[in-house]
Amino acid sequence: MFDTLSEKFSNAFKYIQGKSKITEENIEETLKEVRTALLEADVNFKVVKEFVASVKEKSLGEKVIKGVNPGEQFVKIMHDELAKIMGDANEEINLDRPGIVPILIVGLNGQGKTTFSGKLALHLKNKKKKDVLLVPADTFRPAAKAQLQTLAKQIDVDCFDSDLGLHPKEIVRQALEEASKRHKNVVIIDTAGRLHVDLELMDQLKEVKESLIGLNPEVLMVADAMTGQAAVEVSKSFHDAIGVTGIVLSKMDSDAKGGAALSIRHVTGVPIRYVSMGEKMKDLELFHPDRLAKRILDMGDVLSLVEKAQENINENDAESMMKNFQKGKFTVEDFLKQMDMMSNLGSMASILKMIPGMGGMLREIGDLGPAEAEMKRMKIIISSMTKAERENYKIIKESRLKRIANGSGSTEQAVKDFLSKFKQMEQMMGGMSAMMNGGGFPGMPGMGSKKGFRTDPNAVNPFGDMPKEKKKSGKGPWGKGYF
Ligand SMILES: Nc1nc2c(ncn2[C@@H]2O[C@H](COP(=O)(O)OP(=O)(O)OP(=O)(O)O)[C@@H](O)[C@H]2O)c(=O)[nH]1
Ligand SMILES: [Mg+2]
Repeated sequence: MFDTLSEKFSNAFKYIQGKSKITEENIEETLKEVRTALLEADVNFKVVKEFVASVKEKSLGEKVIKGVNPGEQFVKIMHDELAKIMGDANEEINLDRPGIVPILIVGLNGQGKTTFSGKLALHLKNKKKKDVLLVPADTFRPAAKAQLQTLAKQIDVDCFDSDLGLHPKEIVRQALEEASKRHKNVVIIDTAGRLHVDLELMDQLKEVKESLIGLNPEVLMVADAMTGQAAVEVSKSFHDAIGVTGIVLSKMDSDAKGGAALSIRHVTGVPIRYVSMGEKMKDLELFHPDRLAKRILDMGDVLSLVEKAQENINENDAESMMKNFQKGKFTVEDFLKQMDMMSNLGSMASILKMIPGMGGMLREIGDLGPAEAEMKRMKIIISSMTKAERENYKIIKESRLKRIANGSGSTEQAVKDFLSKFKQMEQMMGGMSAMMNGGGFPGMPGMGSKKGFRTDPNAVNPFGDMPKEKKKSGKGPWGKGYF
């Protein structure tokens, strides 16, 4: 998401780095690059024009602030303007009103309406504690009903048994009756798509919306972010025809450009409310313009990272790990839990990008695939280890080694390599724990404290002398320099 744009912006900023003042001349080259980058990202040309003009005006008018260099000031102006064109704060739909809130999901064919209906239901159920009824009202493609029913089952939300022979307006009327009997708070209506904006479909949707007018319905339009400018045009047509209250950008996980995200709000005037980020039901995010602006500018997005962690990390696991850590203990089981927590948060690249400054580093590293593959291999090896072995890997001698290798379908050498890496990690963790316990730097004569540092100098290494870690500057124990 926004990868190319981030890279191009960071190149553009080089022109003003080290300058003592922003002037019309030295900003020209930067603005030209910013403009090209935005156009290449498929941002609407009117939006680009206004954006660049506004950034220029603000930059030249900016007073010199002592201690802040012009480069940093410029990035801050870019951030504020990016957030502004995307709509500033997140505006989620308002559910805190009496009665049933009907949410009509509309959009073209294959944009992700049915998938989003499921995701929204899960989000409203878990986060907003709402009782939701999903309603299949796609009479155009009957298989859509089964698709929604399957999703509903998966997330444990009720799904209305629509009669697809009826007009969607009638289906919705029956569904609302049912919802009111079952004291539901929200009804999510999944509607049919068409290949193109088509009058028949618009009329049908308009009728459904009008039948709901007394209940003040939300109309969420799902637009595939990968289609860039087309998504913007289609959203505008839908809004002009039926009146849309919010836009959902789907497939943002596959969209490297970001043109739709940057243009839709400005062109249609309709706020983007949610971002659909994958095929799994939990892959839904609220649209936060300010946070996205930070991600685009490689400033990280720590808030989203913390929220993700809070949602996905099991507190008991985290607590038991912390206890071990404070005792200076780090077991294979702890390591496995850490890896699981990481994967629950998303791909390595997606997590790292949320940490300020990591975006640029990631671009230099390139592919994180090999590191992720190695993590998978380690997980498989650990899954063949017994509980006792995970608590204390030192009991692993020849016969256990053979068993683990066989069980995990790897070689004995691979298991040895893993244990050797784990040993290095254990030592690093021991060192960190000692520092956190106020012990200073372990291993430095006269500075360290033994408190909490658990490396046993008398422990017998079952594999004889391990090869010493090849220490290359700036490279971690993984050998290939990923971290
Ligand atoms: N990668 C990715 N795929 C998605 C996302 N949302 C939906 N998809 C996939 O896109 C395809 C179409 O999604 P649907 O939810 O069926 O789209 P729809 O708009 O309901 O389609 P129709 O009912 O035929 O109009 C499916 O294969 C989904 O798995 C997303 O956010 N990311
Ligand atoms: Mg559908």
